[in-house]
This record gives sequence, structure tokens and C-alpha cells, in this order.
Amino acid sequence: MSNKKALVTGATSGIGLATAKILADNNYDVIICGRRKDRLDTLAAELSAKVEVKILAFDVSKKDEVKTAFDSLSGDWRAIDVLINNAGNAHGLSPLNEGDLDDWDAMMDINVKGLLYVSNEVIPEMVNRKKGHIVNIGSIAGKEVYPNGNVYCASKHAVDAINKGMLIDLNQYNIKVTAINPGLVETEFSQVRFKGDTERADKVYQGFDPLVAQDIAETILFVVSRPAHVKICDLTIFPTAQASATILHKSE
Ligand code: NDP
Ligand code: 8X3
Repeated sequence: MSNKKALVTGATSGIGLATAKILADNNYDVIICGRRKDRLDTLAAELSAKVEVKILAFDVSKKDEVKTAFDSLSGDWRAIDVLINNAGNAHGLSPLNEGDLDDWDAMMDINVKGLLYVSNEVIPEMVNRKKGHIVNIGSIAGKEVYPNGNVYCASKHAVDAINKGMLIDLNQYNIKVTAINPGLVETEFSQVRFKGDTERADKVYQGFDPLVAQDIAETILFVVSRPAHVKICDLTIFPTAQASATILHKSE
């Protein structure tokens, strides 16, 4: 029997990278996506020793790039069993009245519209086959709004709503849908949010043990490997020191 196929967006870094690796370790053929082609090439070289690997280098927020990327997939590769909608980032952390329009565009275009563009390419084949599993990476920012989080929180609240909509609309087609909502995970996330200010980014994860990408990847593997009759719909995952978007127990 051939391997199941998983597509992971944002596989060049952090949660997506760890997820692509753990899925390959568990015999999923993987389609790895991201904009940084050099990183995808390196990952493909590593994973192709174990499973079949396809690279799709595109920007999820560019409708035409998404279409061209998916049009390049041959028949077999279009039958995706597991879609991990992970690509996304926060851009900036400032009060709404000081917000940057380009940051707002980036977050809405990538985190929300990008997720929809990719899903639009994958869902029809899942509907035809009456099977599939979509895992949407939301955030605690999609459950709560915290100071200066405004538009990033809005984008992740939209992911939460889209997840719920998928759950309802795709239920009749036997398609599983899961939202994974992490708290603080140490990845390149804060580097991106603070535009390469490493000192500021590093401070986010000091004084407590943050989650690491592997923690989320292991959870995703658990979720997608449940028996056919089990659907995990919504999970929030914190580091032990975190209790909400704003309550974090740091050592002095
Ligand atoms: P990273 O910055 O480490 O990874 C982000 C990934 O998204 C990269 O692979 C990047 O690839 C990809 N990406 C970003 N923009 C685009 C784009 N326009 N087109 C295609 N791919 C893109 O962060 P994380 O791993 O932490 O983030 C992954 C997801 O987890 C995000 O949705 C984030 O919101 C969410 N999350 C993160 C948390 C955290 O604390 N780290 C907590 C809760 C949720 P490339 O740049 O190569 O295109
Ligand atoms: C990432 C976690 O708390 O920075 O979604 O929003 S947080």
C-alpha cells in the first residue's frame, strides 16, 4: 500500500519544519511548502532518504502563485490526505493607533487569505474522495485578544472561525478538521514579529521554558493518527508556565 500524503505550509522553519520531519518519520510522503527554496531543498534532501518528497515554493498570499504551484502537481500528488495549514506570522506588536498598514496587510493576506487559497486547492479532491484531514494552526491569539496584538489576534480569530466553518461544511464529506492553538513556542516567530531584532525576540522566551516546535509537531502527529471514527476538533497548548495570553509565570 502506498504512503499517505501530507502537505505542510511553512515547512522552512519552526512548527512546519518539525511537522514535516515527524510526518516523514512516520511514513507520510510530504509536500513541503514555503518561500525560502534553499531551505526546502535542504529539507527535501534529508527527508527523501525515507519518503517521497515534493517541493512547492510559493507565497501563500499570492493567489496566482498558489494556483501555479498546485497546477504543477501531477494526479497522484493532488490526492492529499493531510493538509497542515501552518504558514503564518505576526508582523509588529504595537497599539492599533500606531499600526503599520503593510504589517496589517501581511497578517491578513498570509494568515487568513493564504490559508484559504491553499485550502481551496486541496479541499475539492478531499470532497471527491470523501476523506481527508485539515489541521489549521491557530493560536491562543485566536481565542483571546492581548494588548498590542490587535490585528494578529484578528487574523487568528479569523482562522478560528474558518476552522469552525470547515468543521461544519466538510462534515458531510467525512473530512476531519482540527484547530491547534499554541501559546508561546520558541521558533523564528518573534524574529519575524520584531523584524530581526534578535535581542527583543530572545527576551520573549527568557525566564520560563517555552514550548518548542517538536511539542506541536508531536501533537499534530497524534491528532492525524487517531482511528477513522475519532476527530479532535480544537486544542489549546501552553507551556506549563503560561495560563492565558497574558498570564505567564517567569522567574526573576
Ligand atoms: P516561523 O517564523 O518559525 O515559521 C513561519 C513559517 O511560515 C515559515 O516556514 C515561513 O516560510 C512560512 N511563511 C510565512 N509567510 C509566508 C508566506 N507569505 N508564504 C508562504 N509561507 C510563509 O514561526 P512558527 O513556526 O512559530 O509559526 C507557524 C505558525 O504557528 C504560524 O501560523 C503562527 O502564527 C503559529 N503560531 C506560532 C506560535 C509561536 O509562539 N511561535 C504560537 C501560536 C501560533 P518562508 O518564510 O520560507 O516563506
Ligand atoms: C503566537 C503566540 O502569544 O505571541 O501566536 O500571540 S502569541
